[in-house]
Amino acid sequence: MNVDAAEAAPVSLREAAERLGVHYMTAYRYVRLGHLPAEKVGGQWQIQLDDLRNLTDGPPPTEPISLETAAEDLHSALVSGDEVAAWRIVSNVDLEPARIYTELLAPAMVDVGARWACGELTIADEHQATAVATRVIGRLGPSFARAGRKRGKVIVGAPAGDHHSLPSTLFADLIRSHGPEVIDLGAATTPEAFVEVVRRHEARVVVVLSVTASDALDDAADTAKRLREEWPDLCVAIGGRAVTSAQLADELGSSLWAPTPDEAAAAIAASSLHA
Ligand code: B12
Repeated sequence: MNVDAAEAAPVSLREAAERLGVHYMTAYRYVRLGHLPAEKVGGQWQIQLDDLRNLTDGPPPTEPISLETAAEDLHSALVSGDEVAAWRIVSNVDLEPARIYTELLAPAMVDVGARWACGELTIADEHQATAVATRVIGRLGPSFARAGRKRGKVIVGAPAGDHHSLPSTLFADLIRSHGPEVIDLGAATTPEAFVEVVRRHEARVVVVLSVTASDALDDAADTAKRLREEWPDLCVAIGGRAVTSAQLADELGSSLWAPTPDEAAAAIAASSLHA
């Protein structure tokens, strides 16, 4: 490690990583966990050399764990209801929060669903896993918020017949990371509730309907229709695991479609600027 006491200007995260002799993502993990204070200036992390020095002088932060090990361990932690272990895994993997959602947490929950569907896990296991995942998301959530003035507003929720809230919560955070203010209404939201919240914001919003259960696709279409009766030009994005193609999204009345959650979140954030 080479931290020169004579220098005063802050350094970038990449340079901090080089000086610490660790991978860029490891340095980012130190920032995420608060081991290394950093400030975002013009979209770039800046680190004061004093803070770098304090990190190198203190006890070494824990070693990162690989994505493969993290995925296996997280699955066990979720199913056994071990929140402490789940948080330790999420904290020690070198991934940005968005990647933790899309490459670790969502696949672990999908696996829980697949193992429930084939009888390997019970409904009780699924509930336990959901509760732990919810608490992990609650702790990671604030790291998605962008500092500064919020640009655009997005209302997210699952339609009336859909009792899945985790997908909409994860997706809400992905959108949040692109800058807009996001209002998450969660699972089983009635068309009337969507209408009320859109009205509260004088329709200057984009509405996102997150559909996980295919039984709820009609409810999503009905909600979009109900909203457009009141606001014909409202941007309503309909997506999620149950919306399996661009054609289906279009048939349901979605204003937009993108092949991945990341691309969809970026497109929704961009649309919210013109709402
Ligand atoms: C946890 C869970 C539950 C929990 C939900 C708890 C909660 N608070 O969310 C409970 C126990 C309540 C539940 C209930 C049911 N469930 Co359930 N559940 C699951 C499970 C295991 C995980 C869901 C999850 O969190 N997935 C992880 C998320 C994060 O995944 P994701 O979809 O990849 O999310 C991303 C994208 O969808 C995207 N996204 C989200 N919203 C939007 C919106 C837009 C516009 C866009 C572009 C993108 C986007 O961004 C997300 C982040 O990357 C899934 C398994 C699975 N494959 O998902 C089954 C699953 C969804 N459930 C299923 C079923 C059948 C049910 C029940 C009917 C079971 C029953 N018989 O009672 C009920 C009721 C369903 C209903 N009508 O709502 C089936 C659905 C099958 C189908 N085709 O409809 C699944 C797939 C299980 C299975 N393998 O069969 N479930």
